[in-house]
Amino acid sequence: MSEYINKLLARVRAQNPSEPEFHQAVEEVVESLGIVLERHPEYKTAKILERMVEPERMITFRVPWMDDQGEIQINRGYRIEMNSAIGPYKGGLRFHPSVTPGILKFLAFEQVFKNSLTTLPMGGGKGGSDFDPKGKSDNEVMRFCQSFMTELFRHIGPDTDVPAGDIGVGGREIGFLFGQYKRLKNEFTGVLTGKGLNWGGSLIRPEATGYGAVYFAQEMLKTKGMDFSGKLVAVSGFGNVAWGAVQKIDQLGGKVVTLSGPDGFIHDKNGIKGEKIDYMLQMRASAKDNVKDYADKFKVEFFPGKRAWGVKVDVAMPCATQNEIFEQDAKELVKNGCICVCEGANMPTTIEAYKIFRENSILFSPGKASNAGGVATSGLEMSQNSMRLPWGKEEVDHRLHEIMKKIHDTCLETAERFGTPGNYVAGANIAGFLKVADAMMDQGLV
Ligand code: NDP
Ligand code: 2IT
Repeated sequence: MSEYINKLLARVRAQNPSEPEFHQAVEEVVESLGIVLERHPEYKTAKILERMVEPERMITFRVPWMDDQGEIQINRGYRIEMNSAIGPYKGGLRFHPSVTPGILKFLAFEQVFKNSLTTLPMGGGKGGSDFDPKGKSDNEVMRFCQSFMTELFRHIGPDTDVPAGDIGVGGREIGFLFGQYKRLKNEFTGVLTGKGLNWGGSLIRPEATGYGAVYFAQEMLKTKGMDFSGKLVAVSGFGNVAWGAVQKIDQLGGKVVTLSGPDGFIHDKNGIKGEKIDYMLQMRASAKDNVKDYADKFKVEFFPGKRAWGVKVDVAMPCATQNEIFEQDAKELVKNGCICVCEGANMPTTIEAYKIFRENSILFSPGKASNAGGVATSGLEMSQNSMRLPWGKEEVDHRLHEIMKKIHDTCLETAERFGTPGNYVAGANIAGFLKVADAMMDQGLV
């Protein structure tokens, strides 16, 4: 890495102490950009990268709410408005006890590059709270969401910042948040995506991230003359993204044999299909956060406290959370003959694990490219809201599929153009960067 990049990283670490995930996300991106800065010194002079690692705005707020026992609870709410060079801030809300400013900054930073890759006009942002939805009643979740929106509403808008779901935020939460926004603003607009179908939501949005990731993996396999038919696949998580991915892999003739949760992983040798896929929704809705329930119901093996990456598979799709494939897991996957790792989650692979995949020429796609189908379909939801005209299922799915193919091809073409053929990580980082950097150059010192 050049002296310039090393200095930049040292500054990011010093200015953002105790935020290792943010450092990791920045390091992974800027590692790819040395060659771009060599060819385009004007980005250095304009300090584009130095500006990109600094959020345009960070909002922190108090979220007081009352639980079912009448006790007052206080959580912290956040919205990181990272970059608006190519469109309104766009990105999900995460409700999870592990949420900190550093986690949200890493996610918002990733989102800037991801949204740039979608071909749609969306800037990058992320938000959320350390609220733990586990074990909460519907009424508690509603009261929390109403309180959260009572502050957030003044910072967002359909042309300013458009939040959506992420871990712990699905259709139910988006409904409560939207209801409160509408009450406060007296406006029915597309201020959130992931809405219900009969009040402005888009068909295919719930499935989009998982479907999109599988469409991306399909393109990766195609480069080696292969497809999903007959392939064994390990999926981690059992949430929204995992659910969409499992459905699409099953439709394409692949066999998903694992799911995981905070409690461990299950190994279903017969494949996860039919009612088993529907059961994933029930497990999520139960707010118990146990994947063991699947093992009990369908009489398959459960491995408490373990990750799924030791199972022999052809394709691995991490769909749970950040940093869930470590160096040792990567070695196991390679040893067992895995040919493709396609990230459904955001930054699930550590830098050390990624090096193992790269050294072994495994097909590897970073989340900012392969999970972009979720936010891309959010972009399609925004278009439908602006037109006040909903599209049919086939139309949205077709557009999603085309966008994923385009992102795939852009990654490969860009990697080739910048001297690292086949490197999806470099391709995604460089292509995502160039569009945003050029927009920033055009817009002057902002
Ligand atoms: P869900 O809340 O539906 O599911 C998340 C899953 O990951 C759950 O099984 C959850 O269990 C597990 N998980 C979350 N955090 C941890 C943790 N710290 N340790 C262990 N397990 C954990 O979320 P999504 O499916 O929406 O999101 C999954 C991933 O995909 C995330 O990385 C998200 O950022 C990313 N993503 C989501 C998109 C979307 O549209 N929803 C779009 C693009 C990316 P638990 O609740 O106990 O933590
Ligand atoms: O990480 C992500 O891309 C998301 N959680 C989806 C964001 C969105 O605005 O749909």
